[in-house]
Amino acid sequence: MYNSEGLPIKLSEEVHCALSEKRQVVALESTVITHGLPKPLNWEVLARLQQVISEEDCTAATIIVHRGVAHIGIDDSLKEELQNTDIPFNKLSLRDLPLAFARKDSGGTTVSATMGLAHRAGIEVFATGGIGGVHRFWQDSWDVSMDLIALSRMPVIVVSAGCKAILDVEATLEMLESFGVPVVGWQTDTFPLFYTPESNYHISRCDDLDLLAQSWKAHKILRDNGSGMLVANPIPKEYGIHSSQIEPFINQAIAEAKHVGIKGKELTPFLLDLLAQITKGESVKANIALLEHNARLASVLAKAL
Ligand code: PSU
Ligand code: MN
Repeated sequence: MYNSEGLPIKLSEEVHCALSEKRQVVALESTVITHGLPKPLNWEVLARLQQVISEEDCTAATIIVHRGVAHIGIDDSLKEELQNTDIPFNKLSLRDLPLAFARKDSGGTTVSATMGLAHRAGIEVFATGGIGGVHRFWQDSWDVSMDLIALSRMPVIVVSAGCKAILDVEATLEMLESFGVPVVGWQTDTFPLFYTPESNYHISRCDDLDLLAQSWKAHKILRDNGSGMLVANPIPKEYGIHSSQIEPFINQAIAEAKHVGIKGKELTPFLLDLLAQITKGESVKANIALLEHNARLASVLAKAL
């Protein structure tokens, strides 16, 4: 069960074959399954994302930790086991992996843990919904997602619909700049805000896959394979929610979290869950649409590399 580095990382047969034959592989995170979406919708969405990736002739590598083993790629028997297990799923960032391995815990991997494991497995492209970042009121909480640190240290392209709208977007973009993480707007001049396709934050635009691939190659050399890139892919307009509509709900959710004392790693899932309730599922529909859209772009980008 241990890989050549002595880590409990297991590749599915399909992912193993694709990597050894140098075919394109796209990583997917699993916190969105374990903590982001309600059952059974979570597994349906995962199946849909995997289908989108295979429609583009790429192989999906969903990353999840089960009983202390990091699985890269979920095959049918593992999926069934995961769906029927009584073991609770933790939310695992990169720093949580060592203890989870040792204690044989299970958990969904966040963007940072997924990047770390994808990199160890030799996967360069990763699709997620929206990255974590600097939380609002960071001045008091110091709550900055490890996703940003992972982007600053691991050579993986992350395709996301910008960052989660619940964050302090300006501070998140500033940190990405300080860390030297290129933020590229795919066919957009502004940073998308998860549910909302546009914003007032200007970013560098790219409309051409080959240019994107070229810049990734240059970035890896310039940074000695030492940092990632964020490709910001706006949610399709027809599923987007205008920020004037969602912003009051976000403020309401943040106030509620403060009121009931939710913070730390529980904060992001709590806020997204509450938003799903307040918007009567509209935010969930948007979340699914943008996940699919990102899986599609990550796949075509993987082919262009
Ligand atoms: N999507 C959800 N809920 C989540 C996340 C995504 O619906 O909890 C995860 C992502 O995996 C992201 C993580 O990497 O939240 C960031 O968490 P934090 O802000 O605690 O670093
Ligand atoms: Mn945090």
